[in-house]
Amino acid sequence: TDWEYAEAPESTDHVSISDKYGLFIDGEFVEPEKGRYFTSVNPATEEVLAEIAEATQQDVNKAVEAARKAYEKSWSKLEAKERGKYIFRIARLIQERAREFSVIETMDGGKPIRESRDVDIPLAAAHFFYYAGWADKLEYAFPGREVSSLGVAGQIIPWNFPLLMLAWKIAPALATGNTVVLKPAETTSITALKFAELCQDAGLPEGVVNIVTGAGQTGSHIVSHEDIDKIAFTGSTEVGKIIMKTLAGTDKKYTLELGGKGPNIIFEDAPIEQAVEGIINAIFFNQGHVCCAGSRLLVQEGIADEVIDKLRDRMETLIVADPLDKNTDVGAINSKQQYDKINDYLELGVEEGADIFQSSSELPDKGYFCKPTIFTNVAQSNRIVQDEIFGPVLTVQTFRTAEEGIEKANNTPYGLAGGVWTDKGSKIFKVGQNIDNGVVWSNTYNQFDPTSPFGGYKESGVGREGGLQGLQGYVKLK
Ligand code: TXE
Repeated sequence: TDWEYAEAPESTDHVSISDKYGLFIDGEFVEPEKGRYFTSVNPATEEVLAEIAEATQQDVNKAVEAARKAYEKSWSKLEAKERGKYIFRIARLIQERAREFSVIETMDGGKPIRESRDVDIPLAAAHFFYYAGWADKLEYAFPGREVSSLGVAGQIIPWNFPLLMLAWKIAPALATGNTVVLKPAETTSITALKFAELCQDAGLPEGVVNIVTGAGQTGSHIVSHEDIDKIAFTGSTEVGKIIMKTLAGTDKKYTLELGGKGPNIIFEDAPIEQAVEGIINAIFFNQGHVCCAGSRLLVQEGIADEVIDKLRDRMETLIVADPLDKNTDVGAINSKQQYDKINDYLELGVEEGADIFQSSSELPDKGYFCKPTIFTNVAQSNRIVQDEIFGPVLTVQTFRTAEEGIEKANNTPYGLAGGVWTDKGSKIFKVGQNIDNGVVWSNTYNQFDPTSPFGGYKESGVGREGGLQGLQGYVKLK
């Protein structure tokens, strides 16, 4: 990363989390209509962090009304250059509060502080900077076309990169002149609510950003709302399909970022040590709660034993511990529900006949922690190979020829991201072009940048976010 950040904090003294959060509608925090709240829990300690409002249909209606009013009265009327200045100010404020955002992200979501400090928060700021720059240059993004905004965007995000997913959604929407109603995931709402405070501090006109909290039911109220022009969703393929069905009878636009089962393909001529680090990063970054995770290792037969041995040795050095500790490599699983899901898959893998290896790391007494795990001796049809587990669990398969590697890589319903490791540039292009994924990394993994569009083929989604293409989901072109 290019950004400079303070040392990772070990104390949480400078962090302020309210006991209770209302909904952020029309520029202020309000009580939910029915007065219902749920709790947000620190998955590393199982302690309650805050009470979060549950938005009903009526609350969503209010938020959409506020967004519509703001769209018509202020935001769409503002000069593009002025909109850009607000977005720029938001980016600066995220940078200024990076330390607090990092700690809260780690407490609420379980990810290692090193990752929230070095990846999530700086990238969130970078997204706002990047799209701030586009606000007054849309005619260059779409030369020769008349560009207009859509209106109100309904945005639903997951729990794996809470503030970063918010940035991916809100930054391009605001830059193109839309207003938003955003729902964070129920287990990780706090940084979105802190972001609402930041919008107040940035002087953003009321109603331009509205944050409604709640579970899937609240999300479905957003999806089916008649006065919303566009739905942007990141989450499971299962819910993505429900959303597509709901939207089929409407004229709403939509973009969907869904699940993945990323192939990470290692050829015999790859730099082995570097590839092993890449494999570790691809699957254990953020506990494997990553839609583009390299969760399927495909290794060429001649080096398979060596790679697996090295991988096991490296897994033994991973520290699974308190996410607030700077030395931690693998933090807590985001929720009890996800923890149970991962453990069910571990049992299923053994039942399916695979060989399991787990690092011998001691796990903390409290909280939801999982040992880094690999399954060898798996078959392509096994569910552990086909399904997105979304945890620190890797399957290992071998291949002989590039064709066989490509065939295996493409043999799942997903097509989000993957990696190719080889010393030969020509092989990178040949294999990369034949993998049915929206993103292919070569000799690296999990590299993100606001300038690069991100999105999937097949059941991994519809549309692209990030980069120039990310603007497309929020504009009408004539
Ligand atoms: O996802 P959901 P969950 C995958 C991953 C994970 C599994 C389940 O495999 O194990 O999904 O996670 C909102 N209408 N991914 O259950 O339910 C929900 O409140 C509208 C991969 O948490 O898809 C949350 O805000 N919205 C993924 C968001 O959708 C609904 C990231 C995502 O939650 C809704 C997350 C409905 N009917 C999970 N139901 C990725 N690709 O990054 C739920 N929501």
